[in-house]
Amino acid sequence: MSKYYGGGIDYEVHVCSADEFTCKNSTTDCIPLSWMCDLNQDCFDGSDEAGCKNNCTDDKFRCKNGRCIPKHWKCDQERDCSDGSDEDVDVCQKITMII
Ligand SMILES: [Ca+2]
Ligand SMILES: [Ca+2]
Repeated sequence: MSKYYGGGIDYEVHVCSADEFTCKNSTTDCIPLSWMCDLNQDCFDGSDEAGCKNNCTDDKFRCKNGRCIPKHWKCDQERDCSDGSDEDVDVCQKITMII
């Protein structure tokens, strides 16, 4: 009966739960869905960012909720993302640091 628990190293059937994303490089690599398309590479192979439905080009900013807005809308003190992530203090601080 315990086919999958008997071997000790038999992890082939590990499945990420419904609210997790499965990284392409490894079927045992699961990250929360909210980490997808957050512009941070969480999978070793970056597949959590590569597989985004929204094709934000390099000149766009991707809101935390997935929406793409023109980059110059970021940190212009108007909330363009419905979640306000384009005006996020951390995001805007990072920008000024880079510049
Ligand atoms: Ca990510
Ligand atoms: Ca804005």
